[in-house]
Amino acid sequence: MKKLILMGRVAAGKTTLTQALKGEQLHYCKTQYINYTDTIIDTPGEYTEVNHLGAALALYAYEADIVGIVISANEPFCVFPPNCTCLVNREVIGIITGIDKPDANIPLAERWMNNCGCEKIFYVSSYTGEGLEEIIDYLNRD
Ligand SMILES: Nc1nc2c(ncn2[C@@H]2O[C@H](COP(=O)(O)OP(=O)(O)OP(=O)(O)O)[C@@H](O)[C@H]2O)c(=O)[nH]1
Ligand SMILES: [Mg+2]
Repeated sequence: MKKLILMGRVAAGKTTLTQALKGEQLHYCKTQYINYTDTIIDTPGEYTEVNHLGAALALYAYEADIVGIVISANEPFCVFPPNCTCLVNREVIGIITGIDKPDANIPLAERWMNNCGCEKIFYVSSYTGEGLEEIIDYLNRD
């Protein structure tokens, strides 16, 4: 299985997605530091939001096969700059989380992903399990 690093703002749903992909029971746990496991590297949202912490993301991206940009379907703004995918020397995928949320605006999140430069986008709900299989299949591909 390829190793995926998750990046995205605070409460984007990275840790919940990590738990769902691993088949664990979902429970809220604020990410305080980089959580490095065998297949997923989960990062604190502050590393994406705070400029001087972003260097840690660049370093840990080298440890991964795929970089996952995580945007929740109800986020009111995007923290990723346009065309940021070209700064990464790894494959980059977009993951729109929380598609089950009542205030989800999937077309808007999709536009932000396109603006980032993500060509492959996954649509998931860690709560209902929708879209998880597609990510797992993708990570298992050669
Ligand atoms: N409805 C719904 N809520 C979700 C989903 N994924 C996450 N949440 C909720 O969103 C909140 C934040 O989720 P986290 O997974 O902790 O977010 P995070 O990106 O890891 O946040 P940081 O660790 O602060 O960077 C929690 O209350 C989750 O229960 C989802 O797919 N659907
Ligand atoms: Mg987290």
